[in-house]
Amino acid sequence: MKILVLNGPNLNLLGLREPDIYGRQTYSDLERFVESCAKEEGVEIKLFQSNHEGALVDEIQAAYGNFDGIVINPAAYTHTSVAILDALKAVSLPAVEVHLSDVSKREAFRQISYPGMACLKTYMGLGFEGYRQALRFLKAYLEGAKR
Ligand code: CA2
Repeated sequence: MKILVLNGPNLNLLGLREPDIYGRQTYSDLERFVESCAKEEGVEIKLFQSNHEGALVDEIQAAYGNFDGIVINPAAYTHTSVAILDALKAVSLPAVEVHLSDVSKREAFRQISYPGMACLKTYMGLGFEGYRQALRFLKAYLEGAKR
């Protein structure tokens, strides 16, 4: 089972600013955490972070036929990107959205998620743990789909 884990703009700066919202751990810590969760769950993953919308769209397109599912934290593109929404719909792979912070309790402009409209589920406000939950959910979903 192969899952693509995508992270959007500025997540590479994790730990450098706004620790009250995003915590003190760095993007490398997040990569290590997700890798170890994937090992525990027995799933193969590819991690990809980009600050560019088109690069994320390219990666989603390339997932078609190569991955079984997608975990995505689109970061700020959550609230603007119809392009990422369309890419997720186009490849039609089961996808789960993750946010480190609880966006539902933040600014009004964070209340909409375009990519979320093509996702089976959203985990928010759980910090890194949201990625583990998302991998677990996708694994169970994909196993169910095979039966
Ligand atoms: O809570 C999340 O995971 C977000 O996707 C994070 C995004 C934000 O735009 C979304 O509304 C919610 C921001 C990602 C990175 O932001 C940083 C800002 C300062 C320092 C380090 C990271």
